[in-house]
Amino acid sequence: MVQQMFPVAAICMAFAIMQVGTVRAENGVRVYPTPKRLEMTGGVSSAKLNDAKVRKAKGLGEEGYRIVVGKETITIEASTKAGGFYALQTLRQLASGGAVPCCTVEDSPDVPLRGVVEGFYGRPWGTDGRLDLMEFMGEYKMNCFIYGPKDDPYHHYRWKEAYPAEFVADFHRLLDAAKKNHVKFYWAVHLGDAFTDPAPDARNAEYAALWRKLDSMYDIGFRCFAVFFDDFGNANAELHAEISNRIKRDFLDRKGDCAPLIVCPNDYVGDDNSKYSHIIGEKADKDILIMWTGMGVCSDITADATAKRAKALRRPPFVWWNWPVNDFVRCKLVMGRTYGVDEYPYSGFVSNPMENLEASKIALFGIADMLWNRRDFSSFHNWHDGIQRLYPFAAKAMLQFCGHNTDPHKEPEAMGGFYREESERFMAAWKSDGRAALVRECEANVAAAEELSKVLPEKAPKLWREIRYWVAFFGAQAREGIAAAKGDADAYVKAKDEGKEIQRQQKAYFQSLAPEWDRCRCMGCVTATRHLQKVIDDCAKESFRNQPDVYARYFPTVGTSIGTISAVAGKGQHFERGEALLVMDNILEQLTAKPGDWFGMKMAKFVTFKYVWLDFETPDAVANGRVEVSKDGGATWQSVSLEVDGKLLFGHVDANAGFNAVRWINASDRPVVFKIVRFNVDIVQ
Ligand code: LOG
Repeated sequence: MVQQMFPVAAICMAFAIMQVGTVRAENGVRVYPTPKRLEMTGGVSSAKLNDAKVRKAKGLGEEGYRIVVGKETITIEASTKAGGFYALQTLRQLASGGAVPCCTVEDSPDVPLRGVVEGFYGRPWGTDGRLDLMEFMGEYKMNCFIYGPKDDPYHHYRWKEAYPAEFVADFHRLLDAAKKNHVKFYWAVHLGDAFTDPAPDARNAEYAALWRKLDSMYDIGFRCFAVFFDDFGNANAELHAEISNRIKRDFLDRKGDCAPLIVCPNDYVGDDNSKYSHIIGEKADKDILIMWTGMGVCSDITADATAKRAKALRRPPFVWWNWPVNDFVRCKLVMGRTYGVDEYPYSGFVSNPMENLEASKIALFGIADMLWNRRDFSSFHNWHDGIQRLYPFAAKAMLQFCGHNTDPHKEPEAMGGFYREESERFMAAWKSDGRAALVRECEANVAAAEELSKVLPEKAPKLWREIRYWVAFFGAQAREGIAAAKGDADAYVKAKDEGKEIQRQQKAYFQSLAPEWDRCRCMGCVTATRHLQKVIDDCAKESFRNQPDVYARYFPTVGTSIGTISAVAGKGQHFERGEALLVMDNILEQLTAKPGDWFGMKMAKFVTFKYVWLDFETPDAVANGRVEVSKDGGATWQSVSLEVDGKLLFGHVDANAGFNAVRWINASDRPVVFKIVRFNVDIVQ
């Protein structure tokens, strides 16, 4: 027996105020995320959405639904309110072309918790961005949002303090919006180095602070909680299991109305070879969800690796997917297609996006579709349709721009193979047509940049604010490419200067928004770095080989013996070249250097340097390290005498000596824990 369950008018009103996008693909109506079964039965219904009858039916699952659109009636069946809500999202898309086509739909998601973790370093999204995201998530059937911006002090290093009143008011608005959109809104605490003192009094004091903070969040209205141990603190699996269990047993279970706990462990990378994972997997209560980022911090998520990690964790992992995040390369945008995730019964799956929320929506559109219905997910169609739906007024230009802005890694080979396809179509043409293809592509890029600058400010102002410098740079880069291909030195220098000026402006804008300590994390926007820029550089090198003034002659690289630096950062990833300096900065993770471990930079021919300074977060690393320089690209080394100023380390070297490599090395006999905030080298001009 089915019965009337939800007030249809109220739900209809909720979607009437949502924005309606373009949903028609070539061959008819296209619903996203792709329903498991959608069968067109012919013709259109005379019934309107408001006439839909909603009935409760057993057995359709937590979020499943069934829709029958007949000639005169629309019937929705669902077992829960969430199912009813999702049915209406589907109907809304079906109706976006006018009348509702007659059809039957049967649908339910693959992954139980699907969504987003605001878990990046950098400028948190803010309430308006998150409110907007809640609507987006509702529309595309994502149900899990985890609040954990690294740069919210009350989430992270000042977690013991209660949020100030203005945050509380914003959380109320967010929780309301989340509820309306059937999104579980998790608040995460990042415990970092807390709880490391094993003395019972110290431990009790930490727990007391934790209960106080969690209680204050519960009182605000949170019912979903997560605890993070990533990137900071000791890899003490026993301790982390104990804290997780106590949060579950002594807080969540006692409250009685909270969602299962989500934990991001300290070791969140790799397969079943991690001792930490085995311990936390064995000791943490079975209904605690444990996160994992894949075989690398940023990686494809294969079924094989997931199964291995599941074995260690004694439960299916909850994936924290570090895509399309760009906090380690804030000079880049990641706007390509979603791919690289195998089907697997994940307990949950969240994407960690860019600080550029609007620009992240192309990826989120893909992820929502992939997590709902993996079997019918088509990466290419999704990407094209997503861009068409989100930016119908500039779809062609957006496709052109996004196709060249996808890969967040400077040297993907060093990222354990994780890179994103970029400029693929161009590369195929380049292989067959050479310079003619470069000119054609760059002309298309110039046109796309012009079109986007014309249309986006008015039609998509939020997106425009985020990407305008990249769009401008994309245009300048394309002019640089045309000039390089044609061997026009004047035009090349002009375009280069134009690009530099745009980068300067972007950096200034970034810095105007960033707090003091965050300002060094940006060296100016870049585009199409994976292939197109390299092709342009090669062309320029060849075209101007008799004019050394035109083309810069040095190409530095980063070297290291520290696994985390090469795995996390990738060679060159945090590496930038300014006018007169080389900088390696802002490696976000805490690093451990064993005795003899080192990292440094090697210059290419002709480039030497005269001055070095380093900023580690802890003075300890400074005291235990040695800075060495080399004249032969790292074959032999000699020490530099240093001045120490707090956590800063300075060293002068003879500008005429011709040093072309520099490194820091752990010269002590014990491991050193540190962070690389900045490592600067002044180049001899
Ligand atoms: C951080 C994350 C950061 C991401 C990409 C996790 C679990 N934690 O390596 O906050 O956004 O890398 O830089 C991370 O991924 N650690």
